[in-house]
Amino acid sequence: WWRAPWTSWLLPQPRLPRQVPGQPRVCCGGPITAPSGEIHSPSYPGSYPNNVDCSWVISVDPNHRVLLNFSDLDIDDFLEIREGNSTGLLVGRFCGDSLPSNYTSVVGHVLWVKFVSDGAVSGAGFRATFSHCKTWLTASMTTSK
Ligand SMILES: [Ca+2]
Repeated sequence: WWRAPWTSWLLPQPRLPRQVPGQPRVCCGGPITAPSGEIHSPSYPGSYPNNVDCSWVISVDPNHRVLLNFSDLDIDDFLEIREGNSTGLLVGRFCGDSLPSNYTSVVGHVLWVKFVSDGAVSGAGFRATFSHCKTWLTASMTTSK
C-alpha cells in the first residue's frame, strides 16, 4: 500500500539490537598488575574478530615505569595507548603493520591500551610485552600534568 513518504519520518523507528546471532562477544582486556607480562589481540596470532573493544590497564609497582615493547603489529583497525587511563596523555594511535617503537611511561606506573575493531577486515593483530624499571620522579615531572 502507498504511504506518504513523510510519514516514515514521523514514526519513531525501533532501534534493533546490533548483536549478530552466533557471534559471541569477545572477552578481552582488563586490569593487569604484574612486574612483566604480555598482551595481545584476541585470537592472536590468528585473525582478530570484528567488533571488539578491548582495554588493558597495565600497572607495575609504584615508583616504577612501564616499558612497552611491540613484537608484532598487523591491524586494519586501531590501537591506542595512553598514560594512566582512558583520558590520560595520548601516547599514540597505531594501525597498519609498522611496529610502534618501544615506549616507557613518563607520567606514572600505569599504561592504558585500547584495541578496537570495526565490522570488516581484520589481521593478525598485535603482540606486546611489558616490563618495568625503577624510577625516581623529578620535581618537574610530579608537578606537571
Ligand atoms: Ca576492521
